[in-house]
Amino acid sequence: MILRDAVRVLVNNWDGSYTVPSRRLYPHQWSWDSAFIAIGHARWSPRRARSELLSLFGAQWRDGRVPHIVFNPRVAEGAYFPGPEFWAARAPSGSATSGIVQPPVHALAAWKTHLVEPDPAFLRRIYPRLVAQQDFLRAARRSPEGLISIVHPWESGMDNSPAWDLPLQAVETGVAGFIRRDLDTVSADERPTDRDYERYVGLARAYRDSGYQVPGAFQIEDPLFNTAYGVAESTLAKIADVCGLDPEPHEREAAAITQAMVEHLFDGALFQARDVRTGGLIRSSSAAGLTPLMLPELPAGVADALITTAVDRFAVKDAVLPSYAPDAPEFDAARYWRGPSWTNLTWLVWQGLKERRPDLAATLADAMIGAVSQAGFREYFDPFALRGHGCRDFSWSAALILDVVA
Ligand code: 9WN
Repeated sequence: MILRDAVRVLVNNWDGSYTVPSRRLYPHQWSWDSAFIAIGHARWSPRRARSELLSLFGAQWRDGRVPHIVFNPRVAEGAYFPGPEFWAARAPSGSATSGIVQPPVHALAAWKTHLVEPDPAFLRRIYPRLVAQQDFLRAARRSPEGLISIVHPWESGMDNSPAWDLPLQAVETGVAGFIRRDLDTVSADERPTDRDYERYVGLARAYRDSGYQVPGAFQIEDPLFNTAYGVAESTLAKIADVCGLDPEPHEREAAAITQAMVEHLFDGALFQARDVRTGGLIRSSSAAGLTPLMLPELPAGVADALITTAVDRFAVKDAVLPSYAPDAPEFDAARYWRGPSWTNLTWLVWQGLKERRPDLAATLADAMIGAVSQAGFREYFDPFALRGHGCRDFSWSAALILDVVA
């Protein structure tokens, strides 16, 4: 039943070559959504999984960046804010896009698709594009510490995480002249605030006006983004191997980023974000700090400390994973990335636990299935009451359930 319903969500959200995250709230193609969605498609239609990824990379920029939104020209300008007129950017393919990026989880999605239905020709086609995506991050976003930065909260994928409260204080508010469309669909107390949006818009405008070259007042090394980058390198090593290419440079890069993360972002219990402008760690209780469990070469002692934190502070043994530790004062069970459980974040931590702690991974899988069985394929969930929040029929909630039960 749950599997049939999950496929129904994906079929209804399919737009011919890719899947919208949600018909009303997000009516275009989103970058990291497409990766998670491909992982789900692979379980019932690997052809759609390949199409999902190839259509996204069809809008890759000449510098290698994969934009976080590829706009559907048939959808009205006002349907989503900020739309194509705001971003004023075009890929070489002619598609209108945004100019920022999201965590690079796409190599992992391509590999998982290949594992379900081996297709070396697909891997050969997508490999150079995945490499270019990583090249962009190295060229444009690497700090002297060897870590990759994001320049907008939207790039983290966890837009209003409390981890961004402090760095966002340095960003001007008072930006006016825009109309939010998200509040047409979702109640205001489940979304970022207007003050958050003023800053998001101001930061995006400044980056746009520099030709998407010069970072503004927000420059952060995020543990989830760097984990995705590192996992991409170790996955590219496997893909290179299948393509008859040298995996070694990727293995070296994966080891280097893991080491830099442990050295600069680990606080002894959790990975933290670091503010590149001040050089200081941003101490928060975000579940993004657990995702380095996915890094294959994470030292065992560090992994053990993360697992202790997951159990003690994120209730991984008895609840679905919250996006923010419930014992922290900023925790809010209903507001977007400030506490609710998200299927993709849970899935990432589940991946990281599968080999290290199969017992805890199984508990998380059951919790993910329990949440959607009770509330449907909602965008996010109250981690304790399992009440659904945000939009309905959300694509990655459906897609990742298909992967978890496979
Ligand atoms: C801005 C599409 C995206 C996800 C993000 C999530 C949300 C957009 C928004 O929706 O962000 O990119 O309009 O709020 O935070 O992770 O990719 O599902």
